[in-house]
Amino acid sequence: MENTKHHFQALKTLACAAATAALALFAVAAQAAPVNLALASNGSEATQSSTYNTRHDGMVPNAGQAIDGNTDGDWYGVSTITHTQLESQPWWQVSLGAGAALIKEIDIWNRTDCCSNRLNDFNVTVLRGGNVVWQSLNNSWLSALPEAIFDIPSVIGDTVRISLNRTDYLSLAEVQVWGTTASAVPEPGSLALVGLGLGAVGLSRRRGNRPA
Ligand SMILES: [Ca+2]
Repeated sequence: MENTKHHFQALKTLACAAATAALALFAVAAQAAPVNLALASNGSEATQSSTYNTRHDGMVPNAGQAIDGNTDGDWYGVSTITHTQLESQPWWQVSLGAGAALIKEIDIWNRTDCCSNRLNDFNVTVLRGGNVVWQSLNNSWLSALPEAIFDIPSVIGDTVRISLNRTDYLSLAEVQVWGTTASAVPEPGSLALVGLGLGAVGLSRRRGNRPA
């Protein structure tokens, strides 16, 4: 009987230790502030299906213009906007310098001097190792604001892709991928718990309208 009691207490101790560790992990994850993983300064690299002509001032509207940290959408100002050629189903994507990371939110900044309607019937996709882990399809740019926010249910991905389903130019002033780097992501057994923690953080910093 005594051994049974001790055994129970030992199990209870282990259970408490596991719960304490899980709660500590949750607290750490919840406190980890999301960062913009897409920034070129964080080692991320962007590519796109084609690149429009070099501007008169020598600026090349390549894919990297959307991860330079400048959200200005005025093509005729200090332009930091991507621009593909007119083509069928143009695409842009960023490979995160952090590698696989817990992604919570994607903010897309559109061109503002004109042509915001070009960003319609578009898809936002998160990939990991080339496999799709999250998608939002056939979005319309409904807001007059320059920014659209996509809340992501805390998926782990290494690449974010934006694509049109039709023939047009694809221009993006900036794409921000908010999440937590791999160094702050614990082992897989605890990922669901961490996801809940980051979800609360993500909701608190929502700033704008989300396309339908
Ligand atoms: Ca930019």
